[in-house]
This record gives sequence, structure tokens and C-alpha cells, in this order.
Amino acid sequence: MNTEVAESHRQFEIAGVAEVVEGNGGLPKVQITTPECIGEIYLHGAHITSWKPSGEEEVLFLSSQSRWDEGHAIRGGVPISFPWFASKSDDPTAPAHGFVRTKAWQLESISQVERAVTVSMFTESDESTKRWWPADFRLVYRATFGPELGLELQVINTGRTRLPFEEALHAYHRVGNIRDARLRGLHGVQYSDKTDSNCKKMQRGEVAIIAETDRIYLDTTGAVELHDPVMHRVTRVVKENSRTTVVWNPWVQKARGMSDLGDNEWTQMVCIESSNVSSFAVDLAPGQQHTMKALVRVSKL
Ligand code: TA6
Repeated sequence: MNTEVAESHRQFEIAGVAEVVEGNGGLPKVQITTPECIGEIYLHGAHITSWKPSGEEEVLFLSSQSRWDEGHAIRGGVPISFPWFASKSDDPTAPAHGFVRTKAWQLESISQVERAVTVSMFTESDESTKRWWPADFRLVYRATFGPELGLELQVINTGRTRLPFEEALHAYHRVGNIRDARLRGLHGVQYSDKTDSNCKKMQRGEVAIIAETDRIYLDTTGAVELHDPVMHRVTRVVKENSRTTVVWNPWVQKARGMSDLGDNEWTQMVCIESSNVSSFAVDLAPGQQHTMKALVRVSKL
């Protein structure tokens, strides 16, 4: 992190609470330390890599083999998918999950209200984004670190034409052992199964992960609970303005092919992604905005 960048960030810092420091790969990050929690968010991709409420173990999974450079997404934490999810339907050469997870975002503000610290970052359309996508947009991301983790992704159509897009808060949740974890809150919800040619299926009961799992749960606005008997905790994700939830674990075979995931680390993670993807993509008129929110809370099991 060069001194100029460091200087430009000083104005936002709250001494002893939220400081901009050099993170992995020399990438700048905001380090949050309060009596309620510790947390980290990188400017690279506005990527949260840690949230640990006091008295709790780390809630987010971060790969020991993650890449830390401008050209790659960080493996773990909460990457942001935008303006498309997974591969771009009309261009297989385009970066998976869009381009904002590998973009350097700008700090907008850091504020402390009672027990929580909110870090606000933004990014906008520019030459690099127009290489892949012609639209004009502004994204604002507010991450609130406290006894709960609050995430808000605001999308503003700053152009003169409609702005159709997909979005996901692609959160990697840390678990003791994926085989013992269970997801509740998706019973009776239809999903498309990416491991089975996107066949439509119906969820019955809890979700147990017993093989590669890659599902888009459709038309669901409900909360999801991750029950982890090994870490003796329940992680509850409540969301707003989100009509799909993606659940993903690569399992053994796929994980073997991922150079940025450590051996056997697939057993310690599950992605629960508050999102608007597939047939629930958002479409904004010029000047309009849309804000998707997620709130993560941990309690004892
Ligand atoms: O969210 C699930 C998914 O779309 C999977 O299909 C898998 O590819 C995963 O995202 C990770 O994608 P990435 O581009 O980060 O390797």
C-alpha cells in the first residue's frame, strides 16, 4: 500500500476502532476492533474477510490458499457478485460473478453508532467495466460490524437506459464439519440444481450437504439458519429485497480442482448467498436504485 493511498485513507479512520492498514498481498483493508467484535474489509472488491463477535469464533470462512492480488477474487469471506452471477450468459470469456469483486473500491465513510461501526465504500462504471458491460451505474456498499453483521448493497442506475443485473452477497460461512451442518428455512422452496442440468426440484425439510451442492433457491425472501453442532452455534441470515438464496459447497472433487482452496477446507465452509439471480434478476429504470440487505446473527446451539 503506497503512502499516498495510506494518506488518502487517514481522514476516514477512527483511532483505535477502525484503521486502514496493509493487508495480505499489500492490499489495503479496514481493520475494525471494538468491544463487540473484530472485523476486516478489503477495498479490493469491498470484500469482508472476517467478522468475529466477542465471545464467538470467527463466523466467516477464509481459504488458507486464497489469492491476494488485483486480478483475482479473494476465496472466502463475502465476495460481491455483480452485474451477473456465475458465468455471463452471452460471453464465456467474461469474468465469473462479474467484475466488482476484483475492482478497487473507494472508501466513502466510516462511522460509529453505539455498538457498531459502519464502513461505506463505492464503485462506479468506468473504462474497465465498459469493457464487459456498457451500462452506467454506481454501487454503494455499507458493512456494519457489531454484535451482528449488517450488509447493504445499493445499486443506482446512473445511465439513460434500463439497467438489468444480477447480484449476490456470496457469503462463505465457516462450519465445524459440513457433513454435520444443516440449513433450515428452505423447506417447500423450489430450487434449480446446477449439479443436475439446472433441473427444478423441491426442498423438503432441512438442507443436508452430502455431495457437491450448487442450488439456486427461487422466490424466497425468508431467513436461513445454519445449524452447526460441531461449533455449537446457529448462524441466522435475515435478508431484504432478495428473492433468491444460493447454497454452495464444492465437495471433494470440485475442491481438488480449485488452486485457491486448501486441502480438505471444503469441509469447513458453506456458502449461503442472499441474492437476486436467474429469473429474479433486477431491472432498474434510469435514475432508480435498489438496495439488497442481509443481517447475520450468531447464537449458541
Ligand atoms: O455460488 C455458487 C457458484 O456459482 C458455484 O457454481 C461456484 O462456481 C462458486 O460460485 C464459486 O465461483 P468462483 O468463480 O468464485 O470460483
